[in-house]
Amino acid sequence: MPLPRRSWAEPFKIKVVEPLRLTTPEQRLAALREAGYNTFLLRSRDVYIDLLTDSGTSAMSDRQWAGMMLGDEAYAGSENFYRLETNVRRFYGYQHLIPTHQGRGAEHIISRVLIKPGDVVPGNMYFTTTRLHQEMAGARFVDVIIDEAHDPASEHPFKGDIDLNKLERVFVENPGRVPYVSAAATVNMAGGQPISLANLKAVRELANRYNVKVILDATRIAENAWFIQQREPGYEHRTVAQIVLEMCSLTDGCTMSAKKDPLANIGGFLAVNDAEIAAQAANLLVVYEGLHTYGGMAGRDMEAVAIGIEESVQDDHIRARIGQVQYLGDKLRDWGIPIVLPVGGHGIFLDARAFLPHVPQDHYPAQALAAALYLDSGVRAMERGIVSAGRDAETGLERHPKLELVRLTIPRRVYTQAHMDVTAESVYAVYEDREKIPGLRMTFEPKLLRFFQARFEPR
Ligand code: PM9
Repeated sequence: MPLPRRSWAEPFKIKVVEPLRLTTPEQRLAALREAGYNTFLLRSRDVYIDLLTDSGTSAMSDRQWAGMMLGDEAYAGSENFYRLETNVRRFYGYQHLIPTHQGRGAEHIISRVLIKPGDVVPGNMYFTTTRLHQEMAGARFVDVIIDEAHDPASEHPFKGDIDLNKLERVFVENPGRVPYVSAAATVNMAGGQPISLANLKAVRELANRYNVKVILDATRIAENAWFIQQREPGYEHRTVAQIVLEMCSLTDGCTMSAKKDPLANIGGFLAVNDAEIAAQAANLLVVYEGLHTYGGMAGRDMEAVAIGIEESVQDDHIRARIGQVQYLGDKLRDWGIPIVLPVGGHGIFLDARAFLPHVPQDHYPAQALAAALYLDSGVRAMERGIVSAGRDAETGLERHPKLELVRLTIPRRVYTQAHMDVTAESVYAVYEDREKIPGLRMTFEPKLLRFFQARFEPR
């Protein structure tokens, strides 16, 4: 009898292990109270399976660790900067590299260089730090993603696509006030959803007509490229590396958090083609980040990023990385748990509205669900709903996003299939008991990026 399936497996084996600590329900309740029901405020020693984020949590390869020993910690002109510059040119195609300590450093610099007060920046859904830096530079962000992105149940294959009509309206209504389109690959807050190459090409053409730049958030571009290879007609025989290059070629520059796709624990960069923009950015860099040949990274970190970039665009790597996310998503979907569909690149997003219909959005259902999951098993997830959306910069009122989600984010090359099983079973147990989960009251609200440090108590 033929086997019903042939399984894939990770294209690596494990050389070093890090023990995990199991806790009791009583210990978890005490830790959660201490953390003000905010999973960002838990100590990592109290967490069993840490799905808070895929940012900086990757397992580096033996080549990356070996590369760390090649760190050239010269203040100026480090050899590792030139290695990184070579790989940014080779794998993304941009001419000028401006290294930063992490992604938001790059967002800060590009926002300061390109935005004037009163400008408008359209983009395919907001990201917390990206939008904040745009706003702090004086711009207003306008969401121009397709409507399907706001619907957790829509199975559109490219929910990261930009609605060209919405985009053109922004151009027409704000002549001369749109410095660039902020295009993300993949779209984090929509559930790790990809943008298609056809759409990116159309955005480029439209932006050209209105003389507007396109700046890519390339943080998870290899994952986006994988979805293009799998779903977009004409790209099935192209490698992830080729697709990544083509995507970048349609844009004027990118910001990158090297803590995600590039498999590093810290780092980031801005990369652009225009020499004048690069010079302005490099000048601001020395004020806010560090000299233009390190920008906030140690030499060894730049080496790890340079090697990680090369590893990140290998088809075998991405197949296993997204395959693991898909494995968890398929389980939850088969069990009838409401999740964002299709399953995205870096995690599973629980639909907290459908999960906890008895908790109104003003009682922070996604925050409450993340807390309940931690209490059940020690699995740490992240709220991506009303708390993350924060307050409107002009009115000061709470934003009410359509998506009220809990993200189970899968670190790269870190956990096994058994960890995915334990996670799925914990989500199932919480779902069975969902009616007992109360909403929350916010007891402390920081002014900026409140989700990181806000505190709550059960209602
Ligand atoms: N993303 C994440 O967990 C880190 C903390 S949450 C703010 O998803 C995109 C698409 C990101 C991102 C960080 C950044 C900022 C930019 N764009 O964290 O500053 O997902 O390196 O990157 C987080 P840095």
